[in-house]
Amino acid sequence: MEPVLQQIHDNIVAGKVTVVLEKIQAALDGNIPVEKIVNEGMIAAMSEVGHLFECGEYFVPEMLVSARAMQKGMAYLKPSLAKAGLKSVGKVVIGSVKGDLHDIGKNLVSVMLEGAGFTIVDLGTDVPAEKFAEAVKAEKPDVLALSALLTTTMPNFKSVLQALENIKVRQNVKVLVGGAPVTTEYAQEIGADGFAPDASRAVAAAKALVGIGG
Ligand code: B1M
Repeated sequence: MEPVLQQIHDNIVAGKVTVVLEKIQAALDGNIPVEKIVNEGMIAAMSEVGHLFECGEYFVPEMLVSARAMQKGMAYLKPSLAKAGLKSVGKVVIGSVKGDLHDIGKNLVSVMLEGAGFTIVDLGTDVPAEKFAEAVKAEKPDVLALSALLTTTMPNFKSVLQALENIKVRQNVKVLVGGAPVTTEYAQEIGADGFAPDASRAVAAAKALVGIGG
């Protein structure tokens, strides 16, 4: 790995925001592709944080500090990821399901979709099923993108699908699900229209759902 990517990685793990931003700029100046910065420097750092949490070396406060460094880094990279002036290829309502406060993956999916030309309506985290359904009714998106990072919140996808049925808008929207514990089998079992294991494949899946390839 390029030394600068290792430095981005290590400083996200350590939660040092200022250094993270400096090193991201250095990587951009060195013409390292943005996707490489995100995948090798940043996402890998959050996996390491998860590992440290599992080992009992990190606790929730340390995870939060690392998450903040990751979020600031992503915000810094957003202009490089989103291609300005792109014609909208579709509308996506996105959010993390009820009970789930994790939003780094959801935000990454959001930024990548935006970069691919989708218009994004982000409902945030811990979103009740009824709020997703109301947003589908009001915003009329092509895709509803649901993220869950916990095995305990993943079943809330089903509540969202039920809420869409309840107000008779299920047939108006394609539902894409994802997040670390989610599998293709689970997505099929609950009747979602699509699943993606990561942000770039979420773009391909969303494009396929709106009928523009992928
Ligand atoms: Co949490 N947490 N956390 N946490 N946390 C995990 C998920 C965990 C695996 C850690 C561990 O034990 N190893 C574990 C879940 C275990 C499980 O359910 N199987 C866990 C736990 C237990 C918890 C708490 C319960 C801890 C506690 O309080 N005791 C608590 C729950 C809070 C809640 O949500 N109610 C909690 C809290 C937190 C923080 C708030 C401290 C913080 C989140 C901060 C934030 O998001 N703003 C946090 C963090 C940072 C993590 C880890 C370390 C990193 C998550 C992350 O951002 N990854 C995580 C461990 C890990 O992932 N290794 C962990 C980087 C991100 C880019 O990847 O989010 O997977 P990810 O997103 C990917 C894909 O999943 C996919 O694309 C993304 C990009 O490629 N994807 C989609 C995601 N959404 C998608 C949607 C799509 C398609 C693809 O279509 C719509």
